[in-house]
Amino acid sequence: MLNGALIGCGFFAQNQLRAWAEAGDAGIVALCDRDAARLAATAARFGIARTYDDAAEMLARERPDFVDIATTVASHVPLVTLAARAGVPVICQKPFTETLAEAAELVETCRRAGVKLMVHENFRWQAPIRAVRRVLDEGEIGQPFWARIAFRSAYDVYAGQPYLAEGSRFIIQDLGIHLLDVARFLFGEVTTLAARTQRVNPRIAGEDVATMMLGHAAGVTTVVDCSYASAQERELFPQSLIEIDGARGTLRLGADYELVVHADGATRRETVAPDEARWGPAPWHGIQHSVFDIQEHFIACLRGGREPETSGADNLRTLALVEAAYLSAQRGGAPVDPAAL
Ligand code: NAD
Ligand code: 89V
Repeated sequence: MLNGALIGCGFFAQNQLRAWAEAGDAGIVALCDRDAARLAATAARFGIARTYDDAAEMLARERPDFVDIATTVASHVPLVTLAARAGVPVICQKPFTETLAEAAELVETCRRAGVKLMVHENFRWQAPIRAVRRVLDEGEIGQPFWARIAFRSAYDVYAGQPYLAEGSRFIIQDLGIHLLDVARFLFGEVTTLAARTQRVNPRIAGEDVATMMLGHAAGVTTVVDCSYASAQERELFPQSLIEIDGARGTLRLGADYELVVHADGATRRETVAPDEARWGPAPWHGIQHSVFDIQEHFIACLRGGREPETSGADNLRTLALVEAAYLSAQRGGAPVDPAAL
């Protein structure tokens, strides 16, 4: 059994703790939060007796097998550094850091300390996205040449995560980051990115709409578009809709996780929904199971000495896309080469 410690008992940590509670050979034995009320409520909810208001003290006393950092981005640099110094393997929530330079420094710090580092970049672990990747890997629609990854919603994310309304950066840094990572996961590295952003909701500080066009080294063109200002007849939060055109046919991941593959003149349909009974309540079941899967992956990597798929080093490339998108938007949509950042 691997004993973990978790820092940050806020909104999303509840999902992480639910998943840890189901893990077979790992669990959380100690919690830390500076907010005493949140700490106490979370400790009671998950039956975790050992609690701390100071992360350094927790790591020194508990000497855990890993630490799960579930705080917001501003605290990631000091907390990951602390874990590296204590020699404790780390999972850190996205966005990993506010700047690419800080992220590169943390990756180097962990490398030098010999500490495994994974970013909790979970969208690519969603069952429908894994199903899309399988279709591509099996060559069913041939070589892809065009794709769209879309997330359009009017779900009130600010109710659960009020800080999302406050930062000068919003949708690309919080949600677009997941979709850009999915684009990398499906089609490989990106050599050019052009973006346009908009703010529709006047009550928030950052952008709530972003449209990005990516050129992948493998030749695919991907449109990644996201919005939290799009009220539709049916609210599909948190579903990502995916369209891919390939040399032999097309793939569509539509509403309610319906996957339609049309290739060589024949069409097949399949539902690739996560199990609501197991991962509910809806609509967060669409995300919850991916939290379980990414945490299982981390434990398997710890046990097997493997590098996690979304290691800190890998995540630098996703963060570069985020930076490229903001830079391109600032430059009026001019294309940016993420490798040059
Ligand atoms: P939150 O503000 O609800 O919770 C963060 C908690 O961390 C707070 O209780 C705060 O007191 C605590 N904290 C902050 N700094 C601390 C420190 N140094 N020591 C101890 N405690 C500290 O935030 P949230 O909505 O839970 O988001 C946390 C992170 O999870 C964010 O980075 C967010 O982007 C990410 N997130 C990811 C997903 C996903 O699907 N991967 C979904 C939602 C949120
Ligand atoms: O996944 C996330 O990072 C969340 C949400 C889906 C609400 O954007 O913040």
